[in-house]
Amino acid sequence: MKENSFVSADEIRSAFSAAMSVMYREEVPAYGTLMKLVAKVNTETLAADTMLRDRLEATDSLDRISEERHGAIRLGTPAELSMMRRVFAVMGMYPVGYYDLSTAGVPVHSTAFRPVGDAALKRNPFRVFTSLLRLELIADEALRAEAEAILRERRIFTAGAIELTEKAERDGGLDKADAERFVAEVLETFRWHDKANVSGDMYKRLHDAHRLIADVVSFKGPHINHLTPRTLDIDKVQALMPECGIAPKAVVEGPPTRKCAILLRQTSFKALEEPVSFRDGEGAWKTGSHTARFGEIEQRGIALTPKGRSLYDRLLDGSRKIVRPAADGSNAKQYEAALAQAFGAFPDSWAEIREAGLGYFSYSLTNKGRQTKLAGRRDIDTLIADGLVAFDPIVYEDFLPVSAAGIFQSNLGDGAQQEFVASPNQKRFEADLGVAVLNEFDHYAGIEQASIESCLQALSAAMAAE
Ligand code: OOG
Ligand code: NI
Repeated sequence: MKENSFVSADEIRSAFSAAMSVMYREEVPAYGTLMKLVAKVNTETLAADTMLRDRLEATDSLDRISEERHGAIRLGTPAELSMMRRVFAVMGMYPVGYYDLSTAGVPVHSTAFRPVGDAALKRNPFRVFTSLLRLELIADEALRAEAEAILRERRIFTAGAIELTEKAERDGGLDKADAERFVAEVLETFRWHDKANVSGDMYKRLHDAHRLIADVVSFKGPHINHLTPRTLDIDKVQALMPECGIAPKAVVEGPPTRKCAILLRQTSFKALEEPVSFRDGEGAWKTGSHTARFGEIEQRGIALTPKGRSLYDRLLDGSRKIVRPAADGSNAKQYEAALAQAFGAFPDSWAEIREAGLGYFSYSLTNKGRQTKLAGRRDIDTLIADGLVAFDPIVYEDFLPVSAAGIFQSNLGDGAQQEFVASPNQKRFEADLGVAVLNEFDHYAGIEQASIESCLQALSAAMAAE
């Protein structure tokens, strides 16, 4: 049967993530250096923390970590965004969440394309933070119209990528040969082009309006602007980066260092200044430079419930009222101290986090649980108290708007701060995307609930089998 010869979406996504990593290592050598450093720190962390290692192994999450990464792109038009959604769907990646970056002075709004569901995430959790430029936030109407005209002309997908996406949609999948071709064709969209689409003058006008506009409009495609490996100890990597010749941004974004990692902590190194050529009349080129691509690392902790998330937001906000991290790093120490103090109010043991309903957990049977048979259903708290069920944090798979703003800003340069009126427009984003974004909380709750059900079922199945 035809369907039997289809390659799974998970497999295509893994192949794509691997191909992207190879391409980016060639394009940005510092990314390769960072990958090596992260691998070393992860190995050391696992060797020193056998408990962490055991739990990752028990929850079938150890293998994914060394292969884990996210990337980011910035698109120019609604048509590009909706086609990108169809391309990612072939790889089992769906838009989760809505992020408004206008509050941070960046004229984009975004979503994260990522796998959903426990099995797909365990196979390969590759995600792409995908932003859409909002030219309507730019005051200069003439420039806006010119930028729109330039974007309208460009084609960011190869004919092969479009054809294979349509084929996958029509047939319900791709066979091995098509899947390989699909990965190669789609990779082209993310490639760096050192020949700009515009003249030096146009680039300068776009750049003067906002650096990000120049980055999106001036080039043939949405070059991948960073690829981020996951580390198990971000403080250690941050401290070791200078030794490897990489200068990290001043502060780590997100929550402070804790025993129980929550949500997401991220740090990046500054964008590289790269030589590019601008159009200079018929067939002629003029050299210049552009800064776009950078490196980033992240440490992922537990996914928080709406209650946990609002506590997180409140504490982060509170600490920023005391000290706001300066772009030049001059108050990094004070900021870290204020952050650590504010987060004293967030419980720091898995049991307390669970009892307070602040985080999502995955439940599984203990050895004792596997040998136990029960008549009737018990609630999960009783099963835990009786030592039959264990709980592990569910990893946060998404992003954080304040952190994303910090990452964007550290790469836009200190002089690029610009104020926009906060103008989230999720409806417009979803209309451009072609579907509604998925709600991250529903997905974590679903994974948690499924793990509870499978424990309860196994305990009663054990009884039935007797
Ligand atoms: C995306 C910045 C946000 C993250 O990890 O929060 C981001 C961009 O610069 O395009 O990647
Ligand atoms: Ni990122």
